[in-house]
Amino acid sequence: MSPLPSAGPLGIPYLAEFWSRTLARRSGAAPQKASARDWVDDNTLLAGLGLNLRETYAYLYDRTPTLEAFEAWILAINGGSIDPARIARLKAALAADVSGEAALPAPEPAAPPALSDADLAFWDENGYVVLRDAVPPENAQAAAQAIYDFLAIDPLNPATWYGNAHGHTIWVPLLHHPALWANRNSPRIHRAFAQIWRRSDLWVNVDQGGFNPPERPGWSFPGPHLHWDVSLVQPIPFGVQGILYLTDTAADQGAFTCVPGFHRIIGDWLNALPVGADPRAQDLRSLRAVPIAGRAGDLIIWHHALPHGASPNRSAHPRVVQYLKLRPSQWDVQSDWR
Ligand SMILES: O=C(O)CCC(=O)C(=O)O
Repeated sequence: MSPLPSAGPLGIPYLAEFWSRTLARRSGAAPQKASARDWVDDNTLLAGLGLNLRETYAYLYDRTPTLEAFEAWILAINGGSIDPARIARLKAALAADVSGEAALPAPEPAAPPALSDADLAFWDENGYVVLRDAVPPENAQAAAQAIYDFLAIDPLNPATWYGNAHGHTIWVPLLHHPALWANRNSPRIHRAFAQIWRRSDLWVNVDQGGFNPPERPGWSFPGPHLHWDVSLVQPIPFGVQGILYLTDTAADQGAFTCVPGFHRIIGDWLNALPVGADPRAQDLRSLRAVPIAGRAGDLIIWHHALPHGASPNRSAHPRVVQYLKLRPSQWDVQSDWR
């Protein structure tokens, strides 16, 4: 058997390791669950390469490519090339090379902070914040249009809203449209996440869109209902998530919903549960979740310890969104899932 390549043409040793480990997992030769450290590094790798996790696993599992073919696929998704400075930054981040992190472009000195002191105080108190006008209206409109086109929807014709070929879901697996990338690259969004993380060496993840049409006979809200995406093993490490409204969104229009302030009391709440109780099986609806309204172009960032979800759309208009979040190269995760 030939030895594993230490790196492919892109020159990122961790990419070769990820490729080899994922194919070994597919064939049953490696554990099904990544270690906590690998999970973080895998997320950084894929964010750095402009890839979505699910699309990458699907590609590797379906095609079982050589490392060279995998890298060719990555380049094709990136329009044929990736900025060498980005590759250098990614290699340094994955090697935990501090000098590489220091080589980051300095934050724009003249740029005003995206979140005010009042916003940050609101964040501390409530565990979420709305960044108004995170992107200009035309960016929001362009991304909404990309989602309409992808779903073959006419936003003015309700008869076209319910045929999502991807099933009874609000998720829209559109990933690489330029309009979505324009929002991911928004400096104002990057500045807001940097303020929340208190650091600027962040990577934006490649997440999908969302389309939550009004409920009607034959189409009820499929969720997500209130939930957490993080392990509830304590202490819950810091982490955030985000949603960008692409159309004006009223509170009854399927808005993002969360339990404000829960990040401050979740430890006590978990400790008060009977021994062995499953926190996710509790009646989360009793926790006083509130829907968060916003305008097209507003971004909601929330602390991942808040129970959160979308909500049934009881208005006459669909809710159209793009999910995105930024994270540093390394963040803490609990290795066990609760
Ligand atoms: O779409 C929403 O409003 C909620 C999204 C959500 O629950 C999630 O991203 O985990």
